[in-house]
Amino acid sequence: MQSALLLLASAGAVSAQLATTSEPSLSQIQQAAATVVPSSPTSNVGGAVFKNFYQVWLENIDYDAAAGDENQKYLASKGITLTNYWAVAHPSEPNYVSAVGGDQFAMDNDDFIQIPANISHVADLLDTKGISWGEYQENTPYPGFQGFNYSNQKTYANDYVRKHNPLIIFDSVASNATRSTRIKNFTSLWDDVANNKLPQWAFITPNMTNDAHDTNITFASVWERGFIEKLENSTDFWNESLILLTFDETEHYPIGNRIFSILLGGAVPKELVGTTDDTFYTHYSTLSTVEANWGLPSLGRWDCGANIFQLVADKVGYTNYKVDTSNLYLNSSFIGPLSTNDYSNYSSVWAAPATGNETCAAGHGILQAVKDTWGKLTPTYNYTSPFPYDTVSGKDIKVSFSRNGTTWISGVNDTKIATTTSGTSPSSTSSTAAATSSGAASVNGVSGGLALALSSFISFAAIL
Ligand SMILES: *[C@@H]1O[C@H](CO)[C@@H](O)[C@H](O)[C@H]1NC(C)=O
Ligand SMILES: *[C@@H]1O[C@H](CO)[C@@H](O)[C@H](O)[C@H]1NC(C)=O
Ligand SMILES: *[C@@H]1O[C@H](CO)[C@@H](O)[C@H](O)[C@H]1NC(C)=O
Ligand SMILES: *[C@@H]1O[C@H](CO)[C@@H](O)[C@H](O)[C@H]1NC(C)=O
Ligand SMILES: *[C@@H]1O[C@H](CO)[C@@H](O)[C@H](O)[C@H]1NC(C)=O
Ligand SMILES: *[C@@H]1O[C@H](CO)[C@@H](O)[C@H](O)[C@H]1NC(C)=O
Ligand SMILES: *[C@@H]1O[C@H](CO)[C@@H](O)[C@H](O)[C@H]1NC(C)=O
Ligand SMILES: *[C@@H]1O[C@H](CO)[C@@H](O)[C@H](O)[C@H]1NC(C)=O
Ligand SMILES: *[C@@H]1O[C@H](CO)[C@@H](O)[C@H](O)[C@H]1NC(C)=O
Ligand SMILES: *[C@@H]1O[C@H](CO)[C@@H](O)[C@H](O)[C@H]1NC(C)=O
Ligand SMILES: *[C@@H]1O[C@H](CO)[C@@H](O)[C@H](O)[C@H]1NC(C)=O
Ligand SMILES: CC(=O)N[C@H]1CO[C@H](CO)[C@@H](O)[C@@H]1O
Repeated sequence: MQSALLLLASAGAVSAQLATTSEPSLSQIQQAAATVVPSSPTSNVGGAVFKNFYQVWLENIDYDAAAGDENQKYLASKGITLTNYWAVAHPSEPNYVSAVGGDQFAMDNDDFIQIPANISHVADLLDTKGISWGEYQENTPYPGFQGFNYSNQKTYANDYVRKHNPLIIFDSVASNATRSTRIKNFTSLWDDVANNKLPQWAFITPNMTNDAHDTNITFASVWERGFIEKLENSTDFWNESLILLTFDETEHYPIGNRIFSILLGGAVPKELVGTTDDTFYTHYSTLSTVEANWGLPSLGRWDCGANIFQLVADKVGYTNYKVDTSNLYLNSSFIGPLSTNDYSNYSSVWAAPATGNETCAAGHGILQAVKDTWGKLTPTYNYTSPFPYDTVSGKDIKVSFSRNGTTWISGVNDTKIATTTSGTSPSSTSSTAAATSSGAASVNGVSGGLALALSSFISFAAIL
């Protein structure tokens, strides 16, 4: 581990032999923390609608539970409520990764994952125009920390977890100290605010207490409102920014994965404050929106066809898809190299992105590095669709797998999947999944009776 520590300590150094340990020792962490210097590059690149894009993610809350919280309502009153914004998978990690990588990469777990350097992500896109980027991960012990977690050292309560830190999961960030040292904790956030050193793009992850993971929507919303109110007076953070407040996924897995989301910040026009927007969005929309705003190319993955936040789409003249969300779940992953479930057709092959001159990124095409690396391969999926559709069947790309006796599904308008009830335990959950699917109830949230029936899921969902 010594070499890894030295490497992390010298900004700019690059090596393929970086620490891959999931649990560095406390003394290794302390050594690195004593030497690794945070980096805060800045830039000032104008965009169609906003100059900065910041997103704050909370954890594991169903749409209705968040929409009913008084502090969420307060925050919503200050901006635009996105009523049709969807997470893309379960559990946490594939959602975080999708928001920077444009794909879940078939991840169906929260494991210690390292995505190879030939897979591009949002930082590669931003770098094409020198747009500064970074992450603020509360309680990460030092910039670019790669361990699996860093807990409260007095109580050992969860604090920082790698699964909520999307860019560190990509080797081309983790193994490049110039990049990894932009992944900092909240101490650095307040320093950067005070010193006008905020990046133009930032992903913000509160600790496991503040983000509702180990607490609840009431606690997390009090925290979030306080956090936003502290930043509202920072011209740098607020005035020309689009700020997304969202959740990684719903708490309950068998229901549609729609999550309560809000757009705030000085980039929201006055006339839109207090309004709702029911355009269909997913975590991939955070990429397509950033691409359209700054005229960046696409990753050629699910960011390609993803709907663009309407206030940006209107400005750049892009027409969003209308998506029928009847029976939509988006509650499981695909099949591929990061799958750990017992798929009969497991594949270790990384999906090939689109590389042709497609309409991706509102017409800005595909990142050159993606074309160079993947251009000889046929795209694995039809990435120009607004969300996973199989080009052959015309249906959603779906998987069905069994875990703990429950069949997990991802489907839209697919009666075969909708009526799937296999598994033995817990039997109430699989029959509930089937019941949800038989109607078009998923967009409208969970009904009272269903919510009750689903409550047996809480403990299962909460571990993830
Ligand atoms: C934040 O990171 C800095 C190093 O940049 C470290 O000194 C500090 O202890 C960390 N703070 C917290 C609360 O984790
Ligand atoms: C990571 O989490 C484990 C399990 O809670 C804990 O024992 C360990 O101390 C944590 N590691 C660090 C560096 O905080
Ligand atoms: C989470 O962050 C808050 C500050 O935002 C801090 O007071 C708390 O100790 C952190 N960790 C835990 C486990 O609560
Ligand atoms: C490391 O990251 C910096 C900043 O993105 C980039 O300029 C440099 O080319 C990267 N180095 C390597 C070897 O990829
Ligand atoms: C929410 O979480 C906080 C912090 O853990 C706790 O004090 C409070 O009792 C919880 N509220 C509910 C309704 O569970
Ligand atoms: C922000 O500014 C408003 C108006 O000047 C003021 O009422 C509020 O207390 C300030 N908030 C913080 C956290 O400083
Ligand atoms: C930032 O916006 C606030 C109102 O939200 C305004 O009072 C302030 O003057 C603005 N700052 C700058 C530098 O424009
Ligand atoms: C995309 O279009 C450009 C300009 O017309 C062309 O040079 C390039 O070869 C095209 N790339 C692909 C992959 O079709
Ligand atoms: C990308 O990298 C992975 C891991 O090194 C490798 O297996 C794969 O063949 C590479 N794909 C391409 C298209 O270069
Ligand atoms: C790909 O998806 C788009 C949008 O849903 C659709 O218009 C197009 O026909 C699809 N292409 C194929 C080959 O299925
Ligand atoms: C879903 O079903 C509805 C009603 O049965 C139908 O109108 C719609 O075209 C279907 N959508 C898709 C994407 O198959
Ligand atoms: C009863 C049962 O099969 N429990 C399993 C549920 O899944 C977790 C995590 O995948 C396993 O650890 C349990 O053994």
